[in-house]
Amino acid sequence: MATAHKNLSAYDPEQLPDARNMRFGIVVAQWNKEITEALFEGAYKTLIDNGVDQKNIIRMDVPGSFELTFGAKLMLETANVDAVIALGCIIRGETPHFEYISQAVTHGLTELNLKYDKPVIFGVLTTYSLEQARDRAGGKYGNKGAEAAIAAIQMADLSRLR
Ligand code: RBF
Repeated sequence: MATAHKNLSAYDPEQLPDARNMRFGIVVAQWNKEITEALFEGAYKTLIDNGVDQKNIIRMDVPGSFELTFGAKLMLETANVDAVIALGCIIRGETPHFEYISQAVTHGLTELNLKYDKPVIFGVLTTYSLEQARDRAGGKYGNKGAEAAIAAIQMADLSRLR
């Protein structure tokens, strides 16, 4: 699969912008919770490792990936964050609605990026199997939650150019 050989989890902290004064929202879908918790742990730890204060990491749980858009919107409107990270897991083999939910959340988060002046980061795994999801949530292909956190730091820094 496309992301199999692309692993940004190993990053050079020296190359990242200073995140110490940044504030982040993390929206976590509760479907496939084993995976989304692992993504959250990866994202949270990466933010902390880069100097973000724990009081500046705001978590919001939503029922499933479809609700990530509304959760991220609420976060943007109420939590005074520099970026939002949306974390979810949609597994094709177990979800007849796979395409609909994947498209809905992708479009929804894209719309938020166009409408609001703070970035929303896409941290949604779309895999064929639970095993492939595990591989990307702290397994052999790293942790996509950690990668989402790195993207969030980079994009929060860029948005300060405004
Ligand atoms: N949410 C996910 O985050 N991942 C899934 O794999 C997933 N599969 C679903 C399959 C079906 C048939 C339905 C109806 C919902 C699924 N959802 C999934 C939940 C969805 O994102 C949303 O929370 C609910 O549809 C309520 O709006």
